Amino acid sequence: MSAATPLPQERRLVTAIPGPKSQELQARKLGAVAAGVGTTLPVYVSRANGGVLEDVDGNSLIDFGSGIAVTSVGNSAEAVVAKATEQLAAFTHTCFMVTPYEGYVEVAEQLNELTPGDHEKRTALFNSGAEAVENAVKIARVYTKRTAVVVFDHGYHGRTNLTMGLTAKNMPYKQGFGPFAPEIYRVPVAYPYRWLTGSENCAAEAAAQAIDMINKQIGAENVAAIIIEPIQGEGGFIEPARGFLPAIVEYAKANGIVFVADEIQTGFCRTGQWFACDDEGIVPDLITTAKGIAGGLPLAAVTGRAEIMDATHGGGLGGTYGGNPVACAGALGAIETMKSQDLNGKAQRIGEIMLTRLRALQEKFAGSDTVNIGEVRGRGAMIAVELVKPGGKEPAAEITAAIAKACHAEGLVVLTAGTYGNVLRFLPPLVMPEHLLNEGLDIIEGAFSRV
Ligand code: PLZ
Repeated sequence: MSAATPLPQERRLVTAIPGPKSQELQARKLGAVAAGVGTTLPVYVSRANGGVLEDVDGNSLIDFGSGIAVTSVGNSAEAVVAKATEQLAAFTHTCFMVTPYEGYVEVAEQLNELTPGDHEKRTALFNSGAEAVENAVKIARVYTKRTAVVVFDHGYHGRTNLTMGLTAKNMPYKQGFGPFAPEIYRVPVAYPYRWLTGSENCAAEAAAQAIDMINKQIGAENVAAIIIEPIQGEGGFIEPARGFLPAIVEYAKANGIVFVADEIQTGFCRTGQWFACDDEGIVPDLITTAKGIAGGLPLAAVTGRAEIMDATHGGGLGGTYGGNPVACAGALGAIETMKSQDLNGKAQRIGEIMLTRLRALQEKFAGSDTVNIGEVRGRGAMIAVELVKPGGKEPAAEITAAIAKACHAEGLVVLTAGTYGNVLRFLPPLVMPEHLLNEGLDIIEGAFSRV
């Protein structure tokens, strides 16, 4: 069966999870792969598409993770496979900086058109999200001739040295890996559920605090860039209270600071819009993208205002593989799929189903003496529940891990997130069939009941 042959869209468990072949492979992994590279669920995948992952033991699992928000168009999506295969057979690499090719230019054109704002834009392509964020910082520094970079509580931007510094959470991302790059400053974000004076005051107070800290501790005239995820991903799918992002954008604009939206996790239809910035009409100066852009092939981008993007001297940006031709072909296939299959509409529908059912689950466990769902949040196919101990908001990290584990055992891939490790997050492929979406939600409900 070729990779593009559709798999039966069903959950099928024929062994315990993980099965014997997966366990054998996991033993090999432990002897061969560096211990620092972790595994959420040691089920070894043999094929995947639509809403399922098939493993080496013949189990078929429902995928609520999309490889961390990557396979939004589905694994081995038809158009991605067709275009990437054709490109593989034509040529695999030239290095765009040496002898260029059309696919790179076409991806840049598409990104310039699809990202928020109708101003003149330029794009540069890279290999990973972290690399895109690093390059956004380089570009903003050259353009502004300033050095400071402002990031937010609960933010995540990658694992390279600079992006570790930009990332908020210590364990596991930063512990022992310092020293980190200088000129990085962290300010509060409008996290409505945990804002001490209540969610109504959150946007205005958080923006005022953030701006005051920038003015007093750094000096606006020293800030090159403010970088924020419009919905914080690894931080626990935190949607900044409405009004917060516009206030920060306005401040950046008034002070000549480059506003960078990190849409690496939120971009490309994930939230039911092309980009999460679209929701409040935010037009970032620069936007970083990766993950969902190319249906699973490694590709990332920085897109932004032409005058900022073009401020860097020739030869200042690049990398051997950045904008690899096969990855570009995959991206063109993925973008075509998003348009032709209305994946924004599909993500919205997923959001409606998930929010309705998870809010019912929240009600159901409101009186539980083991665990409460403190908040159900997110947009489109980027939905999460934050779990707390009954009677307050104390994070329930152990129960969150236990529920995730119970879902895994039933053949549902779910991920956790959050600064306190107490968030269950759901990122199904946008092509997830509705019956599997509902079956996955049944499993989550069952896991809550059992734990
Ligand atoms: N910015 C907003 O979500 C990657 C990290 C998984 P890379 N998130 C998944 C892990 O534990 O490593 C991410 C992101 C945002 C940047 C990145 C970094 O993207 O492609 O992983 O480098």
